[in-house]
Amino acid sequence: MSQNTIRLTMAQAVARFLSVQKTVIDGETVPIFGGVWAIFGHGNVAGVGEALHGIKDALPTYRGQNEQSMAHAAIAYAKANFRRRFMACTSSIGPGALNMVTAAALAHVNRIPVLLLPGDVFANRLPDPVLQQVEDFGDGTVSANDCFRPVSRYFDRITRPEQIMPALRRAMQVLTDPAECGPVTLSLCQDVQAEAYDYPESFFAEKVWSPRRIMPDADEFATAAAALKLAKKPVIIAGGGVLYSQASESLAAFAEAHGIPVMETQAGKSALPHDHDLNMGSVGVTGTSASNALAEEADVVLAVGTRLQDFTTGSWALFKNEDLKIIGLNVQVFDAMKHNALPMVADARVGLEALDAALLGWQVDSAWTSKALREKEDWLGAADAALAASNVELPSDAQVIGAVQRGRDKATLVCAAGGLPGELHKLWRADAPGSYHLEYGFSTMGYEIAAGLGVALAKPDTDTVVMVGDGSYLMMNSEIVSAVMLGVKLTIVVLDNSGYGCINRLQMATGGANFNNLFRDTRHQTMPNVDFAAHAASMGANAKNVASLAELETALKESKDRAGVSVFVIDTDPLITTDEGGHWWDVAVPEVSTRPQVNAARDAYVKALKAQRAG
Ligand SMILES: Cc1ncc(C[n+]2csc(CCOP(=O)(O)OP(=O)(O)O)c2C)c(N)n1
Ligand SMILES: [Mg+2]
Repeated sequence: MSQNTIRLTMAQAVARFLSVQKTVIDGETVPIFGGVWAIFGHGNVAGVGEALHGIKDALPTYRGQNEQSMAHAAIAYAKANFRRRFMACTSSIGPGALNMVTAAALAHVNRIPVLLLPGDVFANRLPDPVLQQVEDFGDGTVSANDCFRPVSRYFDRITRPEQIMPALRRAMQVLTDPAECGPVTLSLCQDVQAEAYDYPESFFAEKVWSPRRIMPDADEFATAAAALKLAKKPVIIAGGGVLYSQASESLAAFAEAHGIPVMETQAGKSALPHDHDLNMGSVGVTGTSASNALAEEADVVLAVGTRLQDFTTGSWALFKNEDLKIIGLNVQVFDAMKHNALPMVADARVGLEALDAALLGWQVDSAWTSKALREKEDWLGAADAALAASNVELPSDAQVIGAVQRGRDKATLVCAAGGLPGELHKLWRADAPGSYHLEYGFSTMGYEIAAGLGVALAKPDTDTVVMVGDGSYLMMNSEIVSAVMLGVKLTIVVLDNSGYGCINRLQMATGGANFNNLFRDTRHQTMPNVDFAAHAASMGANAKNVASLAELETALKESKDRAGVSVFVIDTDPLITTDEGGHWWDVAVPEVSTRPQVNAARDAYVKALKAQRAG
């Protein structure tokens, strides 16, 4: 067969192929790749670097400051786009490549699409060992990039230029598949990047992708609908899948029509506006008292688009009803069938609309709905108290959240690790879908600032606010440089409690001594006293220390329309959290110890384990 061909290097073929993949957003056809993050080295500068330069107008290249954090920005970009658009990241071999492994795992856990293109060692092996090559004594095929295998949904090593064709097609299939989606790693041998091949022109034809909406299986659907009709105390747990399916309106309609309370996971928060009557707020370990009281009694849990991780299920001790049935409405059968759930494999929106039609006219006993409304009322009282303005010298995280909320009420809030995620899950009042952006699947310290950049690139008209602890800030902050370079508008609030506050509290709760978390409890000659504002300012941010909650609120209001990166730093109390709400979390306490506090914590732990549902 004769095909028209074009002679390109493998790297040029990758760049050209990526640039012609499209999708439709709000009726407009746009590139599905928002750009490529790149840090070059000998493993990609000559091959991929040359290719990206050749196509830079159609496919922009952005320079990151660290391969992990540039990948965080890419992942946040995809999450903020509800997985409809994504980015690629290219690195050199060795340390540059392995810096992306943590980010790959983050995307893997959270089911977020990202295309990773690390360089790899020479396929021809002639110059071996090259700079940064890991040498295995017993296996000539091993390279450092094998570390990507367990944290990639699809991994391939490209050792011949023509292999890139099936590999890129498979990559797109994975990146756009709502059930399978996650990180794809194409490990590009550095010599092969530069090798030419006569590629068929048809390989570079424009392709427009649209998200697949899976219809439910008739039997699974009938079983799920029947279980719901028999329910006396049903609840809906809304996970990230509700947002990715853009099913918020269908969820609201379903909950309202049948009087079923809704509770949200970290990934699912903002699925319903906070002030929707039936939105009980967060559920589980960091749940509201309203959600958790209802979850305890629930006889049917309709789990929509959630992985049911331990924070959601209170380590499987939250649900106390003996006859509990879980319906797993999920695009991914792996999730749909967890804990012996009745699976309903389907897109969230399609599934909710189908269930709504099947339950037409059916409503849950009004006493259950009224109880939900009362529980919510009680919770809101507690939340208002936690968020209220105060002139304490060292505010709590919750009080800072209150000030941020009052200062920037329409913000998209970005966070990932530390004490903040729990407090935000309980207390942040999100109104629009996607306005709450938490990475709490992998809870990666160092995600926050880079993610703020990714969100700001994805949604330039949005007021993006990052809240980050001093520990996370110290771990990874240098994408502030990229944000300044790219002229994005981004606000970062740093909560400085002089250490790892949440782990210190967890240490105390498990009977441990205060040790190695707060700076004051570490081995040191000099107590660190980091000037975060000066540090951020040195990278080009407009940065300021604020002395009180009131000053923070005013600063946030005044800087609302300011261009560029704004950073506000406030000192906080490491010990205070919101008592109301919440649930036990399974963190194993030592069985033997010379510390009486540990022995006491162990006794309490053994008792708590009795509430856990096995299987
Ligand atoms: C990369 C990474 N390392 C370690 C942890 C475990 N960890 C979770 S929160 C935390 C401390 C975070 O400190 P900070 O950002 O100051 O927040 P705080 O706990 O003080 O609120 C640690 C060490 C993690 N989640 N991610
Ligand atoms: Mg801290």
